[in-house]
Amino acid sequence: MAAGILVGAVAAAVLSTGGGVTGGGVQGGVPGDGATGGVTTRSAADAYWMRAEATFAPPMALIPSPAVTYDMGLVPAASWIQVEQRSDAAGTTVTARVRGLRPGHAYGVHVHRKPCGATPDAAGGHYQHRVDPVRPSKDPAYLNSDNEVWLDFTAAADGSGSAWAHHRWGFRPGEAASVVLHREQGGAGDRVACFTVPFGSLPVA
Ligand SMILES: [Cu+2]
Repeated sequence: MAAGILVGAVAAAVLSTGGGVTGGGVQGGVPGDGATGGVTTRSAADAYWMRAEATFAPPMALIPSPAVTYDMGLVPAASWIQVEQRSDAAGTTVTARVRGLRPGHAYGVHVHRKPCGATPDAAGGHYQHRVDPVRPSKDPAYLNSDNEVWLDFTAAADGSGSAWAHHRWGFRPGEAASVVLHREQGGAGDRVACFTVPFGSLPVA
């Protein structure tokens, strides 16, 4: 089973005091038996929390997944990814966890600006806090892990891996939409997989 999409609000304001909880309802498919995918978000006046997970599938899979693999050698079908975001006044922490990848391989991973698509370039460039006026961005003054969200990791012997990054800034609304896995670390290189993720922003006061 690929991914069902479940967007739900938690009844109580978990993340903050005095904040209203927004959102809610079920969108898209209902999680099926044994489904491993899904999205949960919680937002309040001063915080946003999101967790999304899915199993990877090829772009043209019969059961489409928000997690797409373009290289079955490095990101096999049915391998798994989970991405979590927590944003509040202190900044934004993004965490990625994977299972089923190639043991020992060093993956480069970043937050990208657009959703995944049938081709690897669909996800657009990296999300940048200070936006490089030149695209594609190659200037190390902009292309770095302080100005972008990098989640590079090396898969362990069992194929699992994880990484997290914290920044003292948050995403601009609608400008962060996916996590892309690259063949190499260091900020560039072939894109081997992509996961469309509902990154969120803090409400504008
Ligand atoms: Cu990237």
